[in-house]
This record gives sequence, structure tokens and C-alpha cells, in this order.
Amino acid sequence: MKGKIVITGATSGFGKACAELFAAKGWQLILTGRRNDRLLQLQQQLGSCVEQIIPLDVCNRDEVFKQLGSLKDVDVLLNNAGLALGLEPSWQVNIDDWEVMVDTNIKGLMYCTRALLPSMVKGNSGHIINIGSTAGEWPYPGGNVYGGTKAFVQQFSRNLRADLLGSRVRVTVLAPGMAESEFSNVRFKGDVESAAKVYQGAEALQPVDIAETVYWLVTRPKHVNINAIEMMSIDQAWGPLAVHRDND
Ligand code: NDP
Ligand code: 8X3
Repeated sequence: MKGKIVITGATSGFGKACAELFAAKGWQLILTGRRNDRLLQLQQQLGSCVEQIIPLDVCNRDEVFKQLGSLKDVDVLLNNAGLALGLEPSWQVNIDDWEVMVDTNIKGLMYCTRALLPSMVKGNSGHIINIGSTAGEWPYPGGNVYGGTKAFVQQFSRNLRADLLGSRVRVTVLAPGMAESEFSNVRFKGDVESAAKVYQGAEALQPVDIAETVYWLVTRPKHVNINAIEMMSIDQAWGPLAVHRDND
């Protein structure tokens, strides 16, 4: 056995790709997500590598502490569960969507971290990898609270490092740009046409690209902490700052 990884949001996209890659590399997996049917499918697919599946909503604080707080000998916590909802300007947005993003991307990530960190500190070993986003660094119209939650993930990761100095517990924030997963289906609430348009004509990052990067991160020598990685598809880059002109 190479190590033990807990993956939040393993039922799709990056989390699922990580589960598949880490299983292929001989790791033990603890897989979580809300959709139990998908967890069961993954368990069947990956066999004995899956130590445990835990149907879990990361927003449910008591459940997170109950389910993750008692786990032992975890080498890696991949805080991946997250979502964007909507792309409307902030004055038109559904406030419930904002709350769900805060509850999931910020509070859920906090709960999972706080639940698992004591045993890592006690064992003086472990690695927390937080999935941020380019949206946490680079603003765009409609990114409002989603980008804000990912900026939290970035700064929280750095602050964890500051707290953990003197221990051998590592922390990394991994911030991908546009990647093809169920992310846009969720963002556009099942509007598959709008979701498909996000990736049309461009070669987006694929979940396996993120999984390979996560694997690289955890296989660095133990004295090496990669603080942050930002990665994008070759077909994505920054544009000029926007300027409103009266005659627009
Ligand atoms: P997917 O929609 O494919 O996967 C999201 C995962 O998060 C699912 O497994 C889902 O599981 C889980 N999840 C969502 N809400 C909850 C919750 N309340 N409790 C537990 N699990 C939850 O998208 P991605 O794989 O693309 O997204 C993974 C992460 O990467 C997210 O944090 C996202 O913000 C981030 N990201 C995505 C990018 C992209 O372009 N795709 C780029 C940069 C970052 P279930 O529904 O079963 O609970
Ligand atoms: C997902 C990437 O650009 O849709 O975090 O916000 S983006």
C-alpha cells in the first residue's frame, strides 16, 4: 500500500479521476460525495483499493466531524467537493445560490480540514490539497461569489501553512482554469447546451490532467511543500482589462 487518501466529491470530474489514478497507483481510498449510487459504482469499479465509501454532504458539519473526525492514518485529504451556481451579475443572482457556494466551497472545506487535521498534526505527517480555481485569482463577470469562495480557498491554504510551520503536514492549493467535467452542467442547472458551449472549439483541461498533478504533488519528497499551482488549458489565457465607453 502506497498511502491513504480521502477524496471529497469523488463521484464526478476531478475527484473521480483522482480516485481512478490513485487506485491504479495502489493507494487506499476513502471516497465521499452525496450521490451514493455513484460511490457504489466506483467501489465496484475500483475494488479492494476502496477502503470506505462515505455518503456525505460536506455542508453538514456534524456529519463531517462524525464521519471524517475518527479516520486514522490518512496521508492525503483532497478537498475537492465544490461547485459554481449561475453566472448572473451580482444584482440579479439568486441569493440561495450564493449561500450554497459559500456553504460548500468555504464551510464544507473548512469542516473537512478541521475534522482531519488533528490526527495529521498528532502523527506529524499528512498533506491537505485544496482545489481552488483561477477564478480565485482572476475576476470575470458573473464570477462574483464563486470567485470569492475560491479566493478564500487560496488564502486559507496559505494560512494553514503558517499555522503548520514546524510540523511535517503539507498544504497545497491547486487552482485549475477551465476544465471539462460536470462543473458547467451544475453551474447552468442542467442546461446542457449552455454547458457544452463553455468547452466548444477549445481543448479544455480534462479531469485526468488535474489527477496527474495531484499525484505529482503528493509524491514530492516529504520535505518539499508545493504551496500553489495554477494550471490552464493551452487554449485559455488572460484578456485585456475591460473598459466601458459611453458610446458602447
Ligand atoms: P463536478 O461537478 O464534476 O464535480 C464536483 C464534485 O463535488 C462532485 O463529486 C459532487 O458530488 C461534489 N459536491 C458538490 N457539492 C457537494 C456537497 N455539498 N457535499 C459533497 N460533495 C459535493 O466538477 P469538477 O470536478 O470540475 O469540480 C471539482 C472541484 O474543482 C470544485 O471545487 C470546482 O469548484 C473546482 N474547479 C473546477 C474547474 C472546472 O472548470 N471544472 C476549474 C477549477 C476548479 P455529489 O454531487 O455527488 O455530492
Ligand atoms: C472553474 C473555472 O473559469 O469557470 O473554477 O471559474 S471558471
